[in-house]
Amino acid sequence: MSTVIEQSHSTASCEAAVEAFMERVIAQNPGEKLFHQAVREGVRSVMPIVLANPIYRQHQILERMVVPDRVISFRVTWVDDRGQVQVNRGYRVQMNGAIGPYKGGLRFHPSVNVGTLKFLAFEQVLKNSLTTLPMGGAKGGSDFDPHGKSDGEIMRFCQSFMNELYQYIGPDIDVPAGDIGVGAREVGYLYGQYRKLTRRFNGVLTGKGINWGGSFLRPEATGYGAVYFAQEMLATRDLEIAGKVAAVSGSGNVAQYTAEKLIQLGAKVITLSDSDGTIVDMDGINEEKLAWVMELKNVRRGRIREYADKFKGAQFLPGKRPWGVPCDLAFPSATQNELDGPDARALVQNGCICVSEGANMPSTPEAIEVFLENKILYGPGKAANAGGVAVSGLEMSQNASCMRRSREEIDAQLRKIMKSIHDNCVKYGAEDGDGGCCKPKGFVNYLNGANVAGFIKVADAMVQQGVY
Ligand code: NDP
Ligand code: 2IT
Repeated sequence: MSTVIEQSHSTASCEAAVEAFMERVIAQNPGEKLFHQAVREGVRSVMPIVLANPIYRQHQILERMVVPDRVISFRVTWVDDRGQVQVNRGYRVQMNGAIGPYKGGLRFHPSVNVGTLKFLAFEQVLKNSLTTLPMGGAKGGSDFDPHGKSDGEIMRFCQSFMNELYQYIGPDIDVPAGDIGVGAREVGYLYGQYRKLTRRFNGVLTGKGINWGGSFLRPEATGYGAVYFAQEMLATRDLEIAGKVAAVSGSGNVAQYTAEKLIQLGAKVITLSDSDGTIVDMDGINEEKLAWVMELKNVRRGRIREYADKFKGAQFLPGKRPWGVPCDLAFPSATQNELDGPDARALVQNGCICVSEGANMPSTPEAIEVFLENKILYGPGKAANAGGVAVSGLEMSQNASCMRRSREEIDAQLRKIMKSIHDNCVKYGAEDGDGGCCKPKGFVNYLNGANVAGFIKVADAMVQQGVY
């Protein structure tokens, strides 16, 4: 009885501390709703640790972690194919460098603003800490919309973007990579301009081409990693991927390689999507159909609705997301807040047992509550999608040592890292307290586990490095 009272008292004081903390964060970062959402989610998990460890309070660790080390903001001017001058905003948010050089992707999407990038950079700090590799957290990008632009326009934009960014990055300073709207083509143009400006060939970007410093498996790493993470979660309940029906959202880099690995492991992938809607193929998207999607998306840069014209059994649901389609496994792999409370309830009611987030913060707070209440396997993005940045970290170390590992070696390392992230989430997120065991008896709150494990490493590094 007394334990229960003590616990509920401490839960209440934790909640009060979170609310007081969030009040300040909201006042200091007005209007940045995605940043507030990401911070609240992280702080709710770590507040018990902060309250129990005076050293973190004494060093104001949480207060420091929500203020970026620096935010760089600049104008990007370029000329479109009609000869008209265009102006965009460019940014780099260097959030926290306590455990390594700043690391994180660049996003080109019209919705990008400082608040979006602060949310992504905050997530990246905890995610990079989880990977076991020495990387700080950053994110950057622009409100530039690559949709419908010619290769020449993309190239001129990337060159102008790099004309500013190059001053702030370097292989031991800050190492950008891809994210939404930034893939192999954009990284190529960015790298070319960096070389032109600096006369240096080094590992300043990851996701580079395989013949000029790129790592095997970087394109595949986020999607493959999200599936490996799901495999680990399923194994705690003696379940496996083979024979399961999977819903995947998005049809970009992460979605494509999530689907590829799921197919290889014997799952039936029945959906893909983009911002226009969802395709449902109850026969399953097999390897040939996926190869067609990759050509459609990566070469012709078309829309996913064309899938339903090409493959007659398939249906296109305009304006819809995949979550109403019955499935065992869900892989949200498009964007933030793409899966809300009603979507989560539909998934659970239809028998979904596992959600592994390829995207960053794709589930709303209400959706997460539904997953946790129903005790399904829920792998938050900062754990489940960390395979991408982990292989970026391996690309950095290959560049630094002027060598290249084989595809098989990188795949083995990726699997090992995803298992270690999983086991760390279990260690800090197992609700029955049997932390340290990767096959827990009780429910694992992977969200708490990921936030706490990621936080402790960064917090301790900050304490050890003093008040800087
Ligand atoms: P891509 O640009 O390759 O693909 C993005 C996909 O998501 C497209 O299908 C796009 O459709 C869709 N999408 C984007 N915005 C929206 C929106 N507002 N509503 C609906 N659909 C949308 O990006 P990635 O695959 O690289 O990134 C997907 C997610 O994974 C992002 O959350 C990213 O932060 C995260 N991530 C990416 C990593 C990587 O290595 N690339 C690593 C870890 C996480 P449309 O063409 O219609 O815009
Ligand atoms: O969100 C992410 O982890 C990424 N976009 C990948 C970052 C990276 O540096 O590889």
